[in-house]
Formats: sequence, structure tokens, C-alpha cells
Amino acid sequence: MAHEWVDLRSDTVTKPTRAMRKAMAEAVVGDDVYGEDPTVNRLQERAAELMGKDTALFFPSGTMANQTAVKVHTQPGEEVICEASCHIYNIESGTMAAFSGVLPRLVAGDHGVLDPVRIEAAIRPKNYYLAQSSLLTVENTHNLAGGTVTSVSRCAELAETARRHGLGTHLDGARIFNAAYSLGVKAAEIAASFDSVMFCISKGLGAPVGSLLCGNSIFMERAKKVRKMLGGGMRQAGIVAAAGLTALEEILPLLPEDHARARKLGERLAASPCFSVELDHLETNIIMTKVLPPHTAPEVGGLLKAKGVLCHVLSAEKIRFVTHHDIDDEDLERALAAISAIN
Ligand code: TLP
Repeated sequence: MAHEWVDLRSDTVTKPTRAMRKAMAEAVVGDDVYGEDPTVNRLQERAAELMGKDTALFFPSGTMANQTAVKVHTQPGEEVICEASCHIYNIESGTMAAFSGVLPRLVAGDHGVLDPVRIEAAIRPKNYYLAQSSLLTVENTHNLAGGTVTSVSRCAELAETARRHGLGTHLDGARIFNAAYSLGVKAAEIAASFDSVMFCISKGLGAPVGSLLCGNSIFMERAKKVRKMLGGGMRQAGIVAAAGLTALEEILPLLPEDHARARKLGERLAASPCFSVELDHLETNIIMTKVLPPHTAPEVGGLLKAKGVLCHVLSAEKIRFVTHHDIDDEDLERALAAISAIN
């Protein structure tokens, strides 16, 4: 059945599939604050296995999982080194300052990809009057850079640089499986470099709610305490965890289709006189575009909306399009036609 809207604002907009709803209805549940929800436990075991870590913990959101990791890795007054346009610093409501009392130390990446030399230069010397660097975060894929991917070897170099100076390492892997498909590796190979990793089941994987934080047992014990502080201890959360388990079976293998559709969309945008797209950096399911004058991004967003196509207007000149499980070939054709109609 044709969708009312072609919703390319984000991969968070997906609705649970029939199989997910069935799994949710039939989920065996218990009180997860007592650790007694068998479906949550199964999802956590599967997540830890996929990331190659000891343990995983189920969170209601990626933001809560990321900020829990920041809290566990740091002490107030310390610095977190992160990429200048990363989600943890820019789009998580200033939580690292408000909750963990830490300072962000921003380092610009090349299309979101950090350089170990620049990381090394940003690490503060050990000196009592300087804010001390205690954590490096990496985002893979990188959202605001346009779904760009950091290679396994680059992740390893970055983590090795941080570790050599005594910093912890955290991966915001909200879309780690998109990165893994793009690189042709297992997600665990990317995660291997980092002490902790967060991934979302509510983005490209299509589940309605949730993210997993994974790491070693000692780290995760502390994370469990912090999650409770934030009110993230859920009760019969197996209802939603069931959808996550289904997503990992049903949707995970389909992510390359989102990448292929994003490529077609990107090529059409690049062919339009109204958009500029860096096709060399279109690596996964996110397309970041610049709207060219005389048009503006809000105006183009309005024109597309009038044709039933929704996109994320980020600024006066930037628009983000994201493909996902609820965008099929018919939706893609409608989007391509709407883009072609703008001139
Ligand atoms: N990203 C959302 C918005 O917040 C922008 C989106 O539409 O892309 N890390 C990364 C890299 C993310 O892209 C997001 C969400 C999060 C963390 C936070 O996840 P949630 O929304 O579950 O808190």
C-alpha cells in the first residue's frame, strides 16, 4: 500500500513491522529492574555478542546510553574530546555539561572522520591546573557529516592514541551496522577498539524504541547504576525489547537496500541544478545536501512537502535526507520525481 508521506526526515520515523508487533504481543516479560525480564536479557545477550563485549544494557534512548557512558568514563571538570559536529555534544541538550560536569574539547574531522594526530594534539598534558582529558568519543556512522564512515583501522589508531594517554574510549555507534555494511566488516570489528559502544535499534533497524550500551562487566555495573539515576530502569521492557530482537533478525540484513536507495536519491539530487551533494562521501543511508541559491533550504523543503516528500531542513542552506525500512521503491520514485520537478 502506498504511504501517505515519503518521510525522509530520519530513519527514526519507521513503524514496527507486522513481525515486530507479533513478537511484542507474545513477549515473555518480567520486572527488568530485578533483572527478571527474559526478553530484555535475551536482547542484551545478543547485543553483547554482536558487539563482541562482555555485557550490554538496554536503554530507552541513544541519548541516555551515550550520556551514561560519558558519566561512567569521567569525573566533573574533565574534558571529553569529540568531533566538532558530533551528536553527543551538539544534539543531546548539553547533558554532558549538566549531568557529568565535563567540558567538550571539539576537534574538527574530515567529513566527520577524526585524525589521530589532531587528537593527540588536543590531549592536555598531565598538569594539575589544566582540565584533564579523560574520554575520546567517536561517531560511526557520523550523522551530521552525512552518514560518513570511519574505517576499522582508523578507529584502532584513534583508540590507541587515546589509550596511550590514559583516556577512555566510547563509540556512538547509533548506526554502527550501516558502517559495518559499508566497510564490509562485522560490527564487532569496529566496536573492538572502544571500551564502550552504543547502538540504536530505533534507527535504521526499525524497532520502535531503544538502544544498547555495551562494554566490560565492571563498566556496565557502573552504567546500570547511572541508568537508574536517570530514571532509565524500565519494568516489563521485554515488550519493546522483543521488537529489537526481531529487528536484528528481520531488518538488519536489509540495510544495504537503504544504502542503494540513498545512492539513487543522492545521484538525482546531484543532477539537479538546485542541490549540491558530495557523492564521494555518500556512504550509507544519509544524504546531506546544500541547497544552491537562489533557492533556500526552507523553501525547497516546502516545495517537496507539497509533493508529499518530507526532509529534514537543518539550516538556511542544508537539507538531510535519510532512507530507511519504510521507504520502498515506490516511495523512492515519488521522491525522485519531486526532486526533478524543482528547478
Ligand atoms: N539522531 C536523530 C536526531 O537526534 C538528530 C536523527 O534523526 O538522526 N547518536 C546519533 C549519531 C544519533 O543520530 C542519534 C539520534 C542519537 C545518538 C540519539 O538517539 P536517541 O534519539 O535515541 O536519543
